Amino acid sequence: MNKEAKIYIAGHRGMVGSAIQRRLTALGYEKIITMSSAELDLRIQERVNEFFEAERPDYVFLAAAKVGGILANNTYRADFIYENIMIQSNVIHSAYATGVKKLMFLGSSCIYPKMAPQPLKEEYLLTGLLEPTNEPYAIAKIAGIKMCDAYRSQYGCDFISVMPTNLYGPNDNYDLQNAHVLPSLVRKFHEAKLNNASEVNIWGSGTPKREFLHADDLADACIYLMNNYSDAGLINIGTGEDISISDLGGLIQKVVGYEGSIVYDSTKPDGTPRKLMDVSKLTGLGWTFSISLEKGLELVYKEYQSRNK
Ligand code: GFB
Repeated sequence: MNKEAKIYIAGHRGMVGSAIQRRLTALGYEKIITMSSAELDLRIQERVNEFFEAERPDYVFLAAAKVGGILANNTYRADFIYENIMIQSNVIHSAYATGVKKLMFLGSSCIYPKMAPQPLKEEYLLTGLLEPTNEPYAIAKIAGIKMCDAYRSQYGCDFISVMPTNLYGPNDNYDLQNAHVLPSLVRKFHEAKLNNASEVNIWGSGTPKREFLHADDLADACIYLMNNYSDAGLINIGTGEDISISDLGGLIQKVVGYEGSIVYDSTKPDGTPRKLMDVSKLTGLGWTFSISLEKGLELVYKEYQSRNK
């Protein structure tokens, strides 16, 4: 992307979209177009067509999506499949119809089969049954990958699909019911410390393992791939390292400085036992992450404290 390019970030208010916008600005890209969901409802095809006709961006980061943790995915199953399929289908089609040079579709590591061999290679897609708790979301994201590939084969569109691992960072969602595990635990330990609570409740058994990438690293990887990768299929973005939920809880407990005990709520789902990304395709292209989980946790806790005195 040259610095004069017109770049549209769909979903710029979210954790991923805002990180991409920060990184692009820091790199000197000035023509960045953003629209809030109040200004442009991406679920309505006609509105999206009008926007693309008027703005005609050269590049698109498709980071707009309905996202959430395991409970949100399992509760709002219809919303997760409907909203994500509508948003991505409208943006991908309008990008084709207005001759966008390149589009990046952001998926998720939950697209892989629940019991796929670890670490997850891109070719494991569609080789087994999905994790039930997030199947609607995963099906939507798989449809997005396949749509980008179909537009590449029929129309020659340079639409690429990237699959980030679990993410955390600035502008994350801290709602205790709907958020992902890392921000949820940061809030739980923080509030337990403030309120002198005797224990913190961690969902499930604590045995599942998860990989965590800071949103600023993800943004850097996305811009790197937009500039250095054009291919059908998908490419994993992650650290290649994972941690058990209970060890994550121990790390967060230390960062927060909480001295009470941890209890496990077995009425809550564990979800996928493990979803460690094989990032050799990405490292082969010359990119690796730079924010360690320990460093990242300190950064997000500092930000969380500043917003929740
Ligand atoms: O981030 P998370 O909610 O989703 O992590 P997934 C869920 C894991 O953390 C489960 C445990 O094993 C939970 O039992 N956990 C422990 C908690 N305490 C908590 C808590 O307080 N809140 C939450 N949320 N979890 C998501 C997919 O899967 O990964 C999405 O559902 C998306 O579609 C996202 O792909 C990246 O990592 O299991």
